[in-house]
Amino acid sequence: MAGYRTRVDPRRIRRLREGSPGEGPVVYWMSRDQRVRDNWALLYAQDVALAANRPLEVVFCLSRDFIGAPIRHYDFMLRGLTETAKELSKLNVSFKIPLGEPKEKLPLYAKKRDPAVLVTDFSPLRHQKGWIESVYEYLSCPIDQVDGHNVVPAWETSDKREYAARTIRPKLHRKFQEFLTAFPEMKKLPYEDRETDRVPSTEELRLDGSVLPVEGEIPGSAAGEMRLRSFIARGLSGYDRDRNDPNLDGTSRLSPYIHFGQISAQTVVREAFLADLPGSDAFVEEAMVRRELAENFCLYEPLYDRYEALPEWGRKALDHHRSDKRPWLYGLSELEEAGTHDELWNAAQLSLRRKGRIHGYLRMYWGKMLLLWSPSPEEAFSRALYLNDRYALDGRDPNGYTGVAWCIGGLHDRPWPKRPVFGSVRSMALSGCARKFDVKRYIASFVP
Ligand code: FO1
Repeated sequence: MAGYRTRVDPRRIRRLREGSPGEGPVVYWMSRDQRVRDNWALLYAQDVALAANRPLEVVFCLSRDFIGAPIRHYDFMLRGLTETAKELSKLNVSFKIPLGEPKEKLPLYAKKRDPAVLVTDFSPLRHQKGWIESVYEYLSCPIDQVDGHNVVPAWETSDKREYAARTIRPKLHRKFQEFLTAFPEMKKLPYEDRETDRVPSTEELRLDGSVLPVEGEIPGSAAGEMRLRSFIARGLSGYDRDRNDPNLDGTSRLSPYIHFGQISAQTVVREAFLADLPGSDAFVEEAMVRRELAENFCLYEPLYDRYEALPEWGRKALDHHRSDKRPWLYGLSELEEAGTHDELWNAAQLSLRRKGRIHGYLRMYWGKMLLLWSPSPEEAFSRALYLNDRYALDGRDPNGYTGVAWCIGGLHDRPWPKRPVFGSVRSMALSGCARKFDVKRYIASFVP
């Protein structure tokens, strides 16, 4: 089926496996990009289906326990998928939701459907790679992967692990305008006999109920697009100035929508870029350069969520200061309960627990203090990952893994003047926060 006319830039598509078309529909296995609008993988699958005169079927394999995700994350995801299911149905596209471990369910499903072509999302994380590989032996059709998550496809940006923002930035800036095109519309397909599975509720799935959904947070593509529009109208022009003050609502708060693919990062970057406001450059730096640097790290570093992935200079520095006296030492539950001596840190932790996010600037302080107050740097690393994945709506994302490695071990950073415990890894202090923003006011906003 290679060589079909498609509206998708061929550089976004990579053939994972050659094969001969099966008798069934074109199947798009959706995983990371859970939206209908502005989705290159879905557009490509539709083009192939139209060209081959086959129906299109979207499948989402729903696992009950994706890297320990509690009900908070499933609630956000499933409500978004409900909207996606409705939109697919309007386009006469079937939507199937097999329940269970993707490694077991996907091969069974795929074998039954005998796809003409299997199209899937790109993710640099190992889970999705493992899932795809599990279907290889059960299918003989071609398998194509489309990077619809990044502005510049991750494999086009670079073929190696980049050192820092300064090394990836010119590569992205050279290419991004070629890829920052408008999205074509999805077409309505000429098949009426579509089948749409009902998206199960969180209750039916019997999920881990220890971290509840965030109140007032509305998931889904429509809500994400509305947030983008209101950020561009009200927040973007002051973004460069306001984003470092946690007392202001100066960030876009789009990252959960991007994580679950309810909005496309390309749409976000394109709208901000075309708005051409004073904050546009600073926002493109965050939403494209920093985010795609994180994708690059996870794509080329197989141990992206392990301490061993930290740069050697960072690990050496931390090792050298391993026996330095810690000013405070806390257990994980004291940290989790926001029970430290530091009211600012507690407020950041409460924000994570209640709102599912920490303001970008405070996230750094939060992570740096975990290093300072944990018995070892390895422990600090695993605590930061655990707390982020458990509470943050954008946890389990390349951004999170990279952020933790930056905070704890200097990934993508450079050595700084030495300090106790941190060595040459960049340190932060409460006094620095107090110079940047009104710390008391921030703390007061978390006291009931
Ligand atoms: N993707 C899926 O394909 N199936 C799931 O059941 C699923 C659950 C899930 C829960 C929390 C979360 O943060 C993400 C989740 N995802 C799920 C999406 C997943 O993050 C992406 O597919 C990854 O890129 C996989 O490596």
